[in-house]
Amino acid sequence: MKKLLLSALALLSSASMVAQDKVFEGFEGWDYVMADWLPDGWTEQNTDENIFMLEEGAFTWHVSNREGTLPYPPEGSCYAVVYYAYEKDENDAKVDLPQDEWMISPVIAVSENSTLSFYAGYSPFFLFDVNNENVDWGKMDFKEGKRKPSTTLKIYVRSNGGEWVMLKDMYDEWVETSFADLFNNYFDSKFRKYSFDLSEYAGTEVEVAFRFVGMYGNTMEIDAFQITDAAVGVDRAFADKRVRPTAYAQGGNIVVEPRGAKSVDIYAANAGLVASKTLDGVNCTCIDGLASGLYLLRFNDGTIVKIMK
Ligand SMILES: [Ca+2]
Ligand SMILES: [Ca+2]
Repeated sequence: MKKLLLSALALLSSASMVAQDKVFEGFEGWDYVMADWLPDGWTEQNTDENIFMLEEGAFTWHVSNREGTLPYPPEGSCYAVVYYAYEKDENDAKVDLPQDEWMISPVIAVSENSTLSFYAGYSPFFLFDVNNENVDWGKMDFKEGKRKPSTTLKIYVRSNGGEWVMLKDMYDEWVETSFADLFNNYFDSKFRKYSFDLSEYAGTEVEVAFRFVGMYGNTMEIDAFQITDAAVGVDRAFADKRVRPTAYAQGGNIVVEPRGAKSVDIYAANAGLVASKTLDGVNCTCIDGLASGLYLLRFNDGTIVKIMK
């Protein structure tokens, strides 16, 4: 009997891998309403609670259609975007805030022929800190020794849940370009396509991270994320390590399923932190007495769940 059970489990496990020609995410599943949304399986790590709460998550990775002066998406109508963060001081002047915002893909199995590609929208000029103390505007050049990054985009991959390995820092691509060239020819935000060979990760399951990090930079976007010759769906054993806490609205309350989480902070979209609860990691907890509205639940493992109740 035990043997039968084991082979049944083995069968389940192998059936959970779904071979596909490619994994593609164009960020088109957004409902045009939710203020801070990412596709199923995509997660994020936020700079801090201040950034997380400002402007309904606009300073964190989220999905949107094109707004203002941002470039048109290379695919469909929507993309993942993170705005550069600022707040207003007492004189109503903009004060830039440092950011370190991560957007992380689902787990994807790769083969020796797998290639990662995506479009990144950004302004090369604003990868540099062009505050006045760094720029001689008369000479149209950086001051001596004052060429330095503002906010850059770093791309990482990690295999089987291990350490993140950087594939690229956008700043490095432009570090030799002259100030005048950047200003005259690379000022506008445009989409550029990037590709990376993932063959060294063949036979493993990877995640890809987009890290928007620095200060005084500009808004960036990601679209048409793709890994060709990949298998979607995850090895069951590995997936089990990634079970995350969740929550849902029920009968006017919020029910929290901890799934290993030990605490949760509850934020109202317009009122900040309204409650903190200790969890036992196992049993569902019901949170009542909250007014109707949008809530953001932040668990101690970094998982964020948004709920309208
Ligand atoms: Ca798109
Ligand atoms: Ca977000």
